[in-house]
Amino acid sequence: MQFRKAVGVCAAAGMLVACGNDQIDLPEEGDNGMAPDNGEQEQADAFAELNDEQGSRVGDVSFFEQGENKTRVDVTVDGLPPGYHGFHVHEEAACDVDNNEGPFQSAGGHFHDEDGAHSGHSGDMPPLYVSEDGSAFLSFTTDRFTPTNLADERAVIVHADPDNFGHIPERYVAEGEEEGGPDADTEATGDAGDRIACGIVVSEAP
Ligand SMILES: [Cu+2]
Ligand SMILES: [Zn+2]
Repeated sequence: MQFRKAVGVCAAAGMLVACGNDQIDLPEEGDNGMAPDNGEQEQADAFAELNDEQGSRVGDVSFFEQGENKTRVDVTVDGLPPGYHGFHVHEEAACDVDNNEGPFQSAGGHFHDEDGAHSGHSGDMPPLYVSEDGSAFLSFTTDRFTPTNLADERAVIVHADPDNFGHIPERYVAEGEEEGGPDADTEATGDAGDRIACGIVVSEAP
């Protein structure tokens, strides 16, 4: 525990204190996965530059080791369509555009350690929300991978559509089916649609 910006007389130890109007109790780096506020540029442990189909850089993804088996992921985007976008780590370190099946299909399916349905894959990440001006910032922690798991092995994909995380209630029954719920496509992809940006994860920022 560490106190910063403590002003005036603030006798306190190990507890949150109000010191005038400057009431701040910041965790140390690694305490809870929050970004450090030390004014220094933190070196990412892995990094991906997101490019769109035209090859324009539309964002950056930085991976930071964060305590034991946790990773903080910081995402900055500029120039993508507004709204929610499925956002995953995919299996292959490949972002080829000229692929018959569509852009960035070379990245393969969602990165996963064991067989399982979508939302349970190692590479399933929180959705990316892009504002009306095309920009986004997202920061979160995960215990599903480490920067080392990803570097030079995987790619990050931004999809055209929102991710449903495989959450299809049983009352949705497809035509010709007896039972409802997610089908095989949903369990593989989260129905997030086309791939609109891709970045190979590398161990050092370019
Ligand atoms: Cu994906
Ligand atoms: Zn998935």
